[in-house]
Amino acid sequence: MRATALASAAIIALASHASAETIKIDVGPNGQFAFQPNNIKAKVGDVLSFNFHPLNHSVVMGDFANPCAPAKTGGFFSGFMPVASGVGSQTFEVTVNNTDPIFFYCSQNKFSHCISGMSGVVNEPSSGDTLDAYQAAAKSVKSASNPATVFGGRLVANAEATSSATTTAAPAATTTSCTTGNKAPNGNGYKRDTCSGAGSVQASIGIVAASLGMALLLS
Ligand SMILES: *[C@@H]1O[C@H](CO)[C@@H](O)[C@H](O)[C@H]1NC(C)=O
Ligand SMILES: *[C@@H]1O[C@H](CO)[C@@H](O)[C@H](O)[C@H]1NC(C)=O
Ligand SMILES: [Cu+2]
Repeated sequence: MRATALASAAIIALASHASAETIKIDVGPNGQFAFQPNNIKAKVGDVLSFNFHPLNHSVVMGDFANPCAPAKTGGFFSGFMPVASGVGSQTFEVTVNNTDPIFFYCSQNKFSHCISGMSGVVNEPSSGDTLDAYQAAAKSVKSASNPATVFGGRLVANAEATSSATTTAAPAATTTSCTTGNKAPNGNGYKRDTCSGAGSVQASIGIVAASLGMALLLS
């Protein structure tokens, strides 16, 4: 019984650790008024990491029923992120707490970003409240709005910005995050950053513990 519990615990720990992912979302890449990707499947515990490109974008969580306006309850707002070149020095990271749809948009009104289609969705319903419907309704909005203060996420030093900006000094330290490298497209073609350092160590321990549990079961 003890051995069974140990093995199960190890397997559950391994499975839950391995599953949480950081999903990178580029905000306004190549001068487009768009999020890329803009239609994302995420699990509870996944982290949305918004990576800001030049101009002056933001990301705000909205409600399907009110395009280009902040969610009535909860949500998040990154603040405006003016970027001259490269990518912003900070990413905005939001944890996914449930599998309900999350609509998000950019609230920059100079050139009407949200009204022009700068929005996205996480866990889009298969019909009805779709991103297409949100973007169609956004076209008749007069102007976008956003909350007064940054909330609902974390501003995190952007490893990409550090490494591309560091041309003369020593290589940038990679201690602040686990996003360096390891960018592999997944089945949906989305780029995802994965943790390789501590995560791998924990996964290995999980495998050892699971093996140990199995060995005890078999003996
Ligand atoms: C970015 O946009 C916001 C909202 O329009 C504005 O208040 C802010 O001054 C802009 N920042 C820069 C540096 O242009
Ligand atoms: C998930 O919960 C955290 C902590 O309460 C909150 O900051 C974050 O905004 C939530 N995520 C979403 C998508 O609402
Ligand atoms: Cu924008």
